[in-house]
Amino acid sequence: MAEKVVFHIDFDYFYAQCEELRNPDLKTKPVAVCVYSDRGGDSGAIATANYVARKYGVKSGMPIKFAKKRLEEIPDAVFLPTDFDYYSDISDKAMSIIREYADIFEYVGRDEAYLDVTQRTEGSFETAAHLAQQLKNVIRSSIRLSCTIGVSSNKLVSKIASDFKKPDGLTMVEPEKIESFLGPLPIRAIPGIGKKTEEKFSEMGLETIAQLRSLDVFTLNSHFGRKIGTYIYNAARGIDDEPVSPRHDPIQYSRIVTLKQDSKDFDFLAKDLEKLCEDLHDTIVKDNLLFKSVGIQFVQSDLSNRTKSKTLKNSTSNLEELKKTAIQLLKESLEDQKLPIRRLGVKVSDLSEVAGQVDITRFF
Ligand code: DGT
Ligand code: CA
Ligand code: CA
Repeated sequence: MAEKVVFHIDFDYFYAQCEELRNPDLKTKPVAVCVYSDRGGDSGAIATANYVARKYGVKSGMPIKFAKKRLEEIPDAVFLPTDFDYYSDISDKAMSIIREYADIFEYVGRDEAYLDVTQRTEGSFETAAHLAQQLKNVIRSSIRLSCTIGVSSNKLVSKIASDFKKPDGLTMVEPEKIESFLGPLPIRAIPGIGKKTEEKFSEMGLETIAQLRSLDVFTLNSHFGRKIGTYIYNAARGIDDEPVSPRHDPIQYSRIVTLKQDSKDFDFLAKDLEKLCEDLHDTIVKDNLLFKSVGIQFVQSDLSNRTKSKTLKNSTSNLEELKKTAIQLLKESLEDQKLPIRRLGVKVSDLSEVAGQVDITRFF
């Protein structure tokens, strides 16, 4: 069987890089993005930090207080709260570009995706290297975002490769180089192996993936159970046959905007809602989809959410039907709407593909 060609793409220091995008002055300063807990003050954790802050030892998951201590002497260090809506907007834009580069696109999260590019590269790793570089360039020039790509013949090795050289990296591991690439890496480089498992191996005198290969599958199974034991055994050898499976960002099939002013005026809202429907409809048509449910969403002035949806008689891709249903939902919702609305959204669900009978609701 011919080798597959798989990319794993991961955006660099994602939340912090998004903050730099809208405020380029931050680029030279240590930046930490914080998830403040509701206990107030500096309680909470660091979501991520830019590479300047990482030089001072600031990292994801660390208590905000610790990070502040590390950056105590640095007067221009910046601590920012998270703004997930904004990060999602940037992610959506980047992902919609990335999808165009894949035969099969698998969305993993806001800053991560797998691409099967076997067909379009005709299985050539040389072509794949060019394609990966081109993809990096396009994301850089159109969104100004830097990312790292790992290229290999399977998801596991590509994921490890994308973690190998960061930020702004591109690491390609050809099939014949998999064993030598993985060998010197710490066991921790295997996805899913955390601190605890690493310590367990360390106690057995095993630090690198090459050393890990000295354990046979039976020994691993007896320590970790059959499923995880077999996974570790195969991972140490770069073996993984999980296919890249089509998965879209569910957010692709919704649109939301922040209104110019908070409002509960039907005419004002209806205008924006129609525009959202048109924009969403473009994506639906492009992806060859039919929808059977339509929903609208309000983020109210106190930031609470309100949603209302309706299931149609038949699946459709008709723009007028989408608009008509959304407008009707808007009308009904406004009848008892108390708070002004700050953000307005529309989404479609119960999706199916136009051509085949394939039901893709399983992606959600
Ligand atoms: P890197 O290493 O350049 O890929 O840096 P990031 O920040 O992109 O790290 P990654 O890919 O592991 O995570 C993507 C985003 O997920 C990150 O920007 C913030 C969030 N995140 C990661 N780890 C944590 C954590 O421990 N706590 C919280 N709250 N968020 C996290
Ligand atoms: Ca990342
Ligand atoms: Ca990631």
